[in-house]
Amino acid sequence: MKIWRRVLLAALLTWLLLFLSLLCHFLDLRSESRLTQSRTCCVQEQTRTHGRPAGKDWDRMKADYRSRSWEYHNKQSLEVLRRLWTGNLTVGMLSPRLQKVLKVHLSSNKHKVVYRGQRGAHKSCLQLYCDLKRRSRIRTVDGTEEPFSSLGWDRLVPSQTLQELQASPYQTCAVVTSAGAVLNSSLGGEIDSHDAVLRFNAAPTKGFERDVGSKTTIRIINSQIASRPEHKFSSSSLYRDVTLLVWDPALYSANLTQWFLKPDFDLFTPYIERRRLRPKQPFYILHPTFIWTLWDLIQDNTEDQIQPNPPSSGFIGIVVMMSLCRDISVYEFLPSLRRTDLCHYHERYHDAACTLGAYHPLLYEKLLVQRINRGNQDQLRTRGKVSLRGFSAVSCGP
Ligand code: NCC
Repeated sequence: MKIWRRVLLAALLTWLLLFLSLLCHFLDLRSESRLTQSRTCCVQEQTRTHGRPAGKDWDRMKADYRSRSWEYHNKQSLEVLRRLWTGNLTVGMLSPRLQKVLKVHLSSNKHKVVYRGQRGAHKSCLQLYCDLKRRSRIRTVDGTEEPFSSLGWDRLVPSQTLQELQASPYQTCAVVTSAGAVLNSSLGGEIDSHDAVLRFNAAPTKGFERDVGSKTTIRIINSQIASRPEHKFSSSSLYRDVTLLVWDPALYSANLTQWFLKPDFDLFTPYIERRRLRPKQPFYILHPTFIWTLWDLIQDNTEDQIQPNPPSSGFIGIVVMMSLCRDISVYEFLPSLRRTDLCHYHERYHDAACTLGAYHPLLYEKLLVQRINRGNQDQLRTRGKVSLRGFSAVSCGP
């Protein structure tokens, strides 16, 4: 071969190698950016809700996200489901990724939880109901404590308490979680037949009426909804003509002044604004003590150490409705056979953590709710429906 041909071949090969390495680099960048955009898993749960874990933990979780196997989850998912329905699901059954995320949360203890109770009490179903009834009275910010009393919040908050809004408890209530599994359920009619319907955050009804119904009586939102511009809290119709409850995680032992000065997301400014613009709308801030009491209740009744982070809006909502209603149907909190990794019925991103927990102690919330479920297995399997008694219908003695 002539020299010039060899040179040409070498140049071509060099170009090819250069092109291939550039291509690899480009693809890698794309997968990295998908990682941060895809609203998925632990990464998403952590960043969106309450900031991300520090340095090394974050890198480890990112790496783990990239190497995790969906197949593992899929193969196990029916068994996971069966165990959840029967209350036999343990953390060891979850994917290695979810197990790791739990450990990361335990070690980072972002909310500085100092648990002083006794873990894992073995209570009967009735004892659990009575424990909940005794300890989880709804508490909202009422303007009587500092710093709110000095700021005149007694005149800002609604004059009636949440419980005073209706003369007697609702007879029947539906709690509709935002889980993707509610899609294709045709449960809309059944949900709307309840006297009151509770929904969460930005979960819409428009366009999903057949599966989720169209009635909304109460909406529970986390502080991100009130403070992040993309949720259009002040203008969106989602938050109008309903009773609104907002919550934000204070540090476990913080007093209200510390919380007011440093909330996780600023819920106070939009609260003040909305109360002034819509004084007739019942709008309440859940008291951090109420939120952490619920967390204590879950930990008290669980042998494992649970994530030291507040319960999910779903669990908070279930307990709120147990105070306001006689009978409660909860949809797709314990997943039905329609189980899916689709996080929300109204958004296209997939992540098993939305159902089984990463930041929130969701798995343990669900195991607790399973223990007080009065409905049967068939309702769980086909409708993802849990039936609960309201506190007014439970007698616990003096
Ligand atoms: O996802 P989210 O909750 O809005 O869902 C409401 C409640 O439904 C139950 N749920 C949801 C999805 C699913 N697959 N299974 C379920 O059981 C849960 O009980 C859940 O609480 C929240 O609790 O406030 C949460 O909010 C989102 C997010 O902030 C809002 O949707 C607004 O975008 C949180 N996600 C992130 O911040 C990333 C989520 O962790 C909890």
